Amino acid sequence: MHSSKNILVIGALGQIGQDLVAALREKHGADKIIASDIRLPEDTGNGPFVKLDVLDSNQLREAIQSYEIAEVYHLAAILSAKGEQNPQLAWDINMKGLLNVLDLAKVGLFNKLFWPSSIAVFGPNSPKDQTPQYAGTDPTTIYGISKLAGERWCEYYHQKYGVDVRSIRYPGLIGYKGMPGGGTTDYAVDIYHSAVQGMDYSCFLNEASYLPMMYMEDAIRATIELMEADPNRLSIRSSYNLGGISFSPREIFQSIKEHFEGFEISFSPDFRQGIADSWPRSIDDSYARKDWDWNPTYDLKKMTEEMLNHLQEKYKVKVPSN
Ligand code: NAD
Ligand code: AKB
Repeated sequence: MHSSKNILVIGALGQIGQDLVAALREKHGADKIIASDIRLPEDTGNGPFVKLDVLDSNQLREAIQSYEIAEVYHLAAILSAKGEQNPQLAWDINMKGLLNVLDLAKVGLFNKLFWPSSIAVFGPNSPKDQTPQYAGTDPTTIYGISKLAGERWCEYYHQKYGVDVRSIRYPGLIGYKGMPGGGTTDYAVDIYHSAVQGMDYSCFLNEASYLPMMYMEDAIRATIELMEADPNRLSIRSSYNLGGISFSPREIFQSIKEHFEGFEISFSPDFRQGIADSWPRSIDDSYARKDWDWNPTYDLKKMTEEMLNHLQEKYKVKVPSN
């Protein structure tokens, strides 16, 4: 067992990584959180950073040993839309990356692993509303296929080798710090940036596409709460369903329009529409609620207010009052 509390975040410069690193540094101290990514940060930030390719197992081992890492958050992946443009690359990064990390956990190099799955494990034949934890999974994207396979590997490593791996099937995440990296739910971040910069928005999904979503603050809290949960209470070592808010492009547009009267939207669905159509509209997260007391706190209205406030600050724009 490792007595140190150093934590490695792999894929730390991505949309979730930026928020997660900030939250973990706030909680444990900046020097305890080692951010890592395959690319270098624009801003060196306020804590340690190591350039690391998760596909390079030796590099990974060296970083874990030299920084005396006790916990790993492995976020590096190719997301749903980008994955369809290069399926082989998505499979390699999403699968080989996870297996490299699991293998180092298996030999006891660190104690605890967080790895995110996604609502993308579900497919056209999964129930659309309040999709249950154990619904059928027939993903149609290479991203969803890799997440489903990853879930099975996680449970396998837990059962066979005792690896303490914990996972959440994140819905589409919406935050103001980082831009999304090539997913189907990216529109729900892009739309706020357009509105605050005074631009109308052309949406790549149709106006009625309901998808499960979540404000980043809730997602980061869920992640840390799951990692701190009593292992004896965790009945799922594949990945927990997590529910937040469900809305359509039309509804998020309307919530923004309450603050920006002149904001307009148009709809030009592209290939991402097919992906969205294959995913659930809402998620049943009763296992997460029962096993580790999960409870989301943001609705669409509250999320929109926070997103607009933070982006107004970022772009130094005055939000008009109606
Ligand atoms: P992102 O694309 O924004 O960030 C991924 C990061 O991984 C990038 O900074 C990239 O440079 C890095 N990376 C890519 N290849 C790498 C490699 N070989 N070695 C090291 N780093 C590498 O993704 P995100 O939105 O932050 O997602 C993080 C994780 O959460 C992913 O596993 C994703 O599938 C999962 N997830 C995200 C969402 C969401 O809405 N953002 C929803 C469900 C699940
Ligand atoms: C994507 O759209 O690919 C991600 C996800 C829901 O996994 N945001």
